[in-house]
Amino acid sequence: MMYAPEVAEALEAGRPVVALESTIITHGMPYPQNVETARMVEEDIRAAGATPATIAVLDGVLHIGLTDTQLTALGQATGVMKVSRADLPVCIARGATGATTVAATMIGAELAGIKVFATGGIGGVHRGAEQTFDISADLLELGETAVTVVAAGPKAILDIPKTLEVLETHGVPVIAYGQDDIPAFWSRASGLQAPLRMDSAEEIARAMHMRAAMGVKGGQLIANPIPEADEIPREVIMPFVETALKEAEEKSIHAKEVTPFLLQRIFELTEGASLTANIALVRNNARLAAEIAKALCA
Ligand code: PSU
Repeated sequence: MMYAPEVAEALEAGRPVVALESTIITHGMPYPQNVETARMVEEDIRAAGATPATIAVLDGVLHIGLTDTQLTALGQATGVMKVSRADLPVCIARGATGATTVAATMIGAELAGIKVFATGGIGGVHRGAEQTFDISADLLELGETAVTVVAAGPKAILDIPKTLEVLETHGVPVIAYGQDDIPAFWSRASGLQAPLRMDSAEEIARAMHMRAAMGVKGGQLIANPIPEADEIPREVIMPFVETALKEAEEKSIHAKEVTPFLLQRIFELTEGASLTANIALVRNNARLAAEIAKALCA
């Protein structure tokens, strides 16, 4: 494991640190917006008074925090592995380069002693999972690993009710931030009530402390709605989602390729609007994660 100097210093001093994933860079956004976004998100976290730690595997080494050169190289690299829980040890053992998903980033964060992690949207139960059994490892990781993940809800490409059911089964608190509805990534509302709601970073930090004090394993999912000015309402985005889902089925896109394929197609179908919203929501999540990390340290 290798720490970026600013991350090592912050952890040593007990200052707030926010973990960031790298699959969003390699498989979630096109170049150059992926690298620009990764940089902006890191800056947002610093501006809020915390230290960002982007996690990735570079040539078999698990990095906790990347230099700008490493980040830029990763954002342009081809053939990077998409690394979830199952792949992380394999990727490291092979000396390969891999971008960590929510699940693998949670593992890296916990190993490094980082308790808060910001991303765009978590993986979840895919539509048609009753046939395909396609359920993201992100959900099970949230039940295992003590990291609070700030996301804009499950991606709207997923089956949201089933995703909530699996999270409940695994004992994961799903906490909508500042509203009753569970947000749906590009849209603020999903039409479904979230199981829990909280309105401040302090309250979220207290719940984390309590979970740890009681020895209840697993993390928390904070579902933070995209800012109003940046959202794509559900009735606007969903027809594009349906088109992309149909194409994925026709092309027999499977397993790890499903999410990157859908995000790329929705980007094309919305003429870039989905990416603009995605960037805004990640930055919004990073700012909230920084507040939670600060409240945890206070
Ligand atoms: N958030 C985004 N874009 C992404 C992801 C999150 O805004 O691409 C990534 C995360 O790494 C998450 C993954 O773990 O999508 C989900 O992939 P899958 O559905 O294959 O589990």
